[in-house]
Formats: sequence, structure tokens, C-alpha cells
Amino acid sequence: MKRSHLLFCSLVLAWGQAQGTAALPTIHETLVAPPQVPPPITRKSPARVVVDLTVEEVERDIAPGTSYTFWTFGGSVPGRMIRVREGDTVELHLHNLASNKLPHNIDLHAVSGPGGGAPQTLVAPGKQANFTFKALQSGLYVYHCATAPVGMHVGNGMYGMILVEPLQGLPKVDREYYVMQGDFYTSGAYRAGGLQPFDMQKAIDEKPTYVLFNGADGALTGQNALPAKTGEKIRLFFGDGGPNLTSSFHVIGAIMDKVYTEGGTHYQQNVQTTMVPAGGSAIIEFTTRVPGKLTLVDHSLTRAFNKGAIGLIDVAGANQPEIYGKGIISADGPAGAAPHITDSTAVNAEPPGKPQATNGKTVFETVCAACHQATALGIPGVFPPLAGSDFFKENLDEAARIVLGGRAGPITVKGVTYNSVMPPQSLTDQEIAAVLNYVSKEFNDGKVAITPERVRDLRTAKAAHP
Ligand code: HEC
Ligand SMILES: [Cu+2]
Repeated sequence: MKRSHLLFCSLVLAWGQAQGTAALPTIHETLVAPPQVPPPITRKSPARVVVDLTVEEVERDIAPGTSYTFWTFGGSVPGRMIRVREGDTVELHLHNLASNKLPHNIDLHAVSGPGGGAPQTLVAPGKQANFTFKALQSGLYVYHCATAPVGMHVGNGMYGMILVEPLQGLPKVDREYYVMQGDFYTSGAYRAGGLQPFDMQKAIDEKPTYVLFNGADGALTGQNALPAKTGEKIRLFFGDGGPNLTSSFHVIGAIMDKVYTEGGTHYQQNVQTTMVPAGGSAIIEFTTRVPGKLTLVDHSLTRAFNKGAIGLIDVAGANQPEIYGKGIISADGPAGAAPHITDSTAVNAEPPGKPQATNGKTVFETVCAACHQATALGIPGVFPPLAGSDFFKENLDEAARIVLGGRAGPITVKGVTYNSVMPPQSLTDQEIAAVLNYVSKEFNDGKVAITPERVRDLRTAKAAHP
């Protein structure tokens, strides 16, 4: 009796292995840049899907004439969309480019388990982390970086989505697009020019400078409008990366046929505006009935018209006057023309100039201020102050070593203890000397100074005894 029970168990085990990961065919997923999405899955059986995702810290335009350092999954905001099938085993390779400055990781909401993969994937620049999980439940899920300070990593663009298709697949449509909303916090005002640093205080206060679709003011307008034809079924994989705002997502000029609310299994029909939470999604389907431009907006409207949350779908085709009439204004008819919707590029379109040659102030504003703040006062409990810093004043060599090599662990500044991580900054000797002298003069008593030669010596000493 006992024996046959044992035999049964080992049979079950062998069967389990045959059905398990060892027996699965391996597929390497080809990732594409948003607003494009990987093609629908036609497979009828599970696979082991290998996904290579590279973290890239990139400087590019957030608005015409304004640049920003985005932290990305795959070089784009949102990050590359991953598409798998319910029951697939996903082998994720997260590669952190050697030229990046910070460690990063990934938390996928499609994962069942603590941290969604974040602990397994925390990876330093130049390294790769591999993490395998089973996609148990279908849905459209957000993924994001979960490295501290998380609000900053997400605020810099570290989010994307993974679609886990149900076993039977999704109904066929004519076009699919991938759009994510995000809120961005820069020191300067909306469309202030030059390279703009991240502003942690604005993020904490949830006062974004920009609210954007696909990471740039104009990412989906003008030349970048999404093409379509009349009579097509369009599916939007729409997500909200946050870090903070909920989207009241609306398509001006269309009624959503179906909305799989919150990216889940069931759909609502005939929807005007759908609420998408930060870290959430919706699968939205609608039909393009007549030619012209459909406008994607966050219906919290100053975000759309004053902070950039606008996208366009440019529909080509023949007029359908019985669906959408021309409109006639008679001489003494009721006054008042229809409200005029403008494309965001028409607002305040002057591109301001780039910042001039590198100096201490520029380095401070574009590099250090992201964490230590433009005021150099830091953020209580998170980033220590550089202004009036006893630590800084006592030893400029040590400050230079911190900028060169980074610092982690407890540190006491002005009587307050911080315990965090400052990543090494890839700056030249000139830039480090310039920024430290600027901080000394501008935010401390200006008594101490350091030369580029001294920074060079410290760098050499550090290389000799790392
Ligand atoms: C990504 C955020 C970040 C950036 C960017 C950054 N720092 Fe820091 N910095 C920190 C953190 C966090 C600490 C505290 C580290 C610890 O707890 O050990 C720190 C500590 C310091 C300290 C020692 C403590 C103090 O307040 O005097 C100095 C000096 C310093 N940073 C200078 C700079 C300078 C100069 C720059 C720009 C070139 C810079 N940092 C850029 C996060 C940052
Ligand atoms: Cu990150």
C-alpha cells in the first residue's frame, strides 16, 4: 500500500516535470518601441519566453527645446511592452548598462510573489540580473522600477506594461497602440528651456510640471499622431505610470466600445471617460467612424492643455455625414461657436536656448539639485543638505571622494543622521572641482576650495586603492 502510494507520487512528479519548464519550447521575445506593440500571440500552448530588457539612462527632449534625463526600460518611456500568454514561464534578463549611474530593478504587477521580482533584479550598472516567473493570470499589468527613492525612479520614466493574454487570446482588431500617461517634475516651469533636473519636492507635493503621454510633450501629436482609417477597430493598451496622478482618460470624438477596466477580465461598454489609477491600466477599444483627428486627453483638463497630456489619432477616410454632420451657423441663430480645441504644440511653442558652457552652477543644477535640491537644503530624512553642511565644510577632499565614488551608510550632517545611497557621479575633474567650489561659495562660507589637480590626485589614489 505504502509502496504503490510512493510509486504514484513519483509518477505525478515525472508528469509534472514533463509539463514543467524543462519541456517548454523557448521563445525569444522581440521588443518594439512604443506606441507599437508586439504582435498578438497565436500559440495554443505555453512557452518559456525569454525577455531581454535593458535599463538605459538617456537625455532627450521632454518638450521642444527642453531636455531631461530619463531613466528607461529599453530606451523609451514607457518601457518596451512585453506580451506573453497565460501559463507562460517568463525568463526576464534585466541588463543595467555600464554607462548608467544608478542601480535599478523591476517590479512587475503580473508576478505573484513578494516585491514582484524587485529583490531578484536589483542590479548595478554593468551587470545583468535574471529572474523567472510564471504568468498565472491574464491581464494588462504595469511594471516599474522599485529602487529607492522609488518615486524618483518612476518619476524619471521607469515604467512600462506587460500584457498577459488570456488562453483564448484577445478578439481581433485592426490596430493596437501602446500609450502610458506619466507625471513629471522639473525644477523649471512647463517648457522652461535647457536641461531640466528632477525636482523631488514637487514630486512629494504631487505638483507635476508635465503630465505626458509616452514621455514627451508632442510624443503623439504633429508628425507623431497615431495613424488610422475610418471603420477600424482600435485597441489601446493604456496605462498610468504615475508616480502620483490618476488619469481621467478620454478620447475626444469617440465612444469607447469596450473598456476592460483596470486591465482585468471583464469589460464595460459604451464608456466616455475611464479612470486609470497610478500603477494601473485599461484595455480600451473603439471604432473610428469618421475622418479627422481624435484627441486623447486626461480630462482633468489643465493637465491636457497646460501640462502636455494630449495625443492624436489621425483618421483618414471618407466623410459620413449621417453620423457626423457638417454644422450650419445661420445669421441670427444662437450665438457661440463650438469650443476650439488646439493641439498642445500650438501653446507657448517657442523653443528656448540650451545652457551654455559647463560651470559649477550648471553642474550643480543639472546633477546635484535632483537630489540635494536647487536650494541645496536637501530633503529631510532622504537627502542631506549641502547648504551650511558641517560635513562638507570640514573636508572638501572627502566631498570630492563622495562625488567620485558615491557613498552609502549612515552619515550625520547638521546633527541629523541620514542613511541612504549616493551613486558615483561620472563627472570630469574640472566639473567636480567647479561644482564643489560653487557649493562652497554659494551655500557655505566659501572658505575652502579645491583644484581640478587635487580631484585628479584623489581619483588616482582611489583607482590604486579602490
Ligand atoms: C541620486 C541622488 C544624489 C545625487 C544626484 C547627488 N547626491 Fe550627494 N548625496 C546623496 C545622498 C543620498 C547622500 C547621503 C549618502 C549616505 O547616506 O551615505 C549624499 C551625500 C553627499 C555629501 C555628504 C553629505 C553632505 O550633505 O555634505 C556631499 C558632499 C554630496 N552628497 C555632494 C554631492 C554633489 C556635489 C553632487 C553633484 C555633483 C551630488 N552630491 C549629487 C544623493 C545624491
Ligand atoms: Cu530605477
